[in-house]
Amino acid sequence: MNELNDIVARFATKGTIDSISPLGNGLINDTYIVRTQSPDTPDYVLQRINHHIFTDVEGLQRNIMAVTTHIRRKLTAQGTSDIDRKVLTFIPLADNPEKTFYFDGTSYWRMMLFIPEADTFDVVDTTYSRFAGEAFGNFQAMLVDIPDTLTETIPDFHNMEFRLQQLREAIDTDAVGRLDSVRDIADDLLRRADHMCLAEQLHRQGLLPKRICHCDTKVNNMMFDRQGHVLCVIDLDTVMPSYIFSDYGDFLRTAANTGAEDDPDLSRVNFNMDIFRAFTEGYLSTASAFLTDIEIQNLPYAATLFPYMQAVRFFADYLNGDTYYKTTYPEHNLVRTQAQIRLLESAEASLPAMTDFIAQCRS
Ligand code: GN1
Ligand code: MG
Repeated sequence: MNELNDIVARFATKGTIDSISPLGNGLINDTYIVRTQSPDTPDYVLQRINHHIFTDVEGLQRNIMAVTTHIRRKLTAQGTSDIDRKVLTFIPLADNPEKTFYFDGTSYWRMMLFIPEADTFDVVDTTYSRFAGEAFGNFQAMLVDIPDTLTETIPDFHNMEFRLQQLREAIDTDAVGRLDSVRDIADDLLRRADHMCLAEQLHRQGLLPKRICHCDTKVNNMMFDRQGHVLCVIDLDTVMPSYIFSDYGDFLRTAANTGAEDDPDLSRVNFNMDIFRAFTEGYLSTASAFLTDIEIQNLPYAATLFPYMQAVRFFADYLNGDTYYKTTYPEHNLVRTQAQIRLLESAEASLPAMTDFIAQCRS
């Protein structure tokens, strides 16, 4: 704990530290809540950034500062109240107001204001899904005119062609000899490869733009106030240029799944069309002003792309011997793969209904 106290002391915080304890259940970064003694001074969030996965911490933090500064400016111009709960506020270093991360020789650290009276959820109902749709659409809308050029914090992060190339390499290498027993899964995934790369194909034809997206819109990356209204979007490490499908698709992959991401009981895994409808209505209400026809028409494709991409990533990691995702038992990545394929099949079966619903929303 003393060590963490020393880290916190590097930042320009207010008040006296009362306690520092772990916060949340993130799989990539280590997160702590820093409580201060007086109710008049804010509490803080302290994070160690996983620089094995995010190798360009400087670029990552530059992205985040550009995005939060731009959003804060817009909220201020709109006369929004309570802004510190509606956009993340990063704390500069005590000896350098220009810098919002600290390198201790081994790890990278950053601090932000803790948002009081706010919650995140792993499961949401249709009302919350509609709010979430509005909020993610609004997040993208606010960033449409950002003047900064953002870097790809993980290059080719949501590039389906790249993810398939990684899978093919994993199959060819078969590093830990797991391929023989799961060849049918490899065939099942590769059979869809060409169609699932539609986004890259459209992009090459100049028909699909990259915009600033969040790129990790798992349902639990959104903060709600006690009345159930969205406050802000958190976990901004992956904010980068991508297709809008990223944010739309990854929310549905997590929120519209009636089971868990790694559900061992496939009968629990289904694509929930009520969540789809609520989220889509919310999303289109704030995003349709800037979306192109091609983007809107392909939202159903996006709802299938993300379970597919996640299955490809989990399966490649399984074949590689579990080197990327943390696992809690030996077949964990295989179970995750199977659950994502089940979700994909269920979403595929709903494609005509999704297309109809979107046409209806637009008329
Ligand atoms: C990782 O850290 P977390 O759980 O928010 C991953 C996402 C995956 C997700 C699957 C940097 O996100 O892309 O969709 O796991 N993040 C990174 O649960 O790879
Ligand atoms: Mg997260």
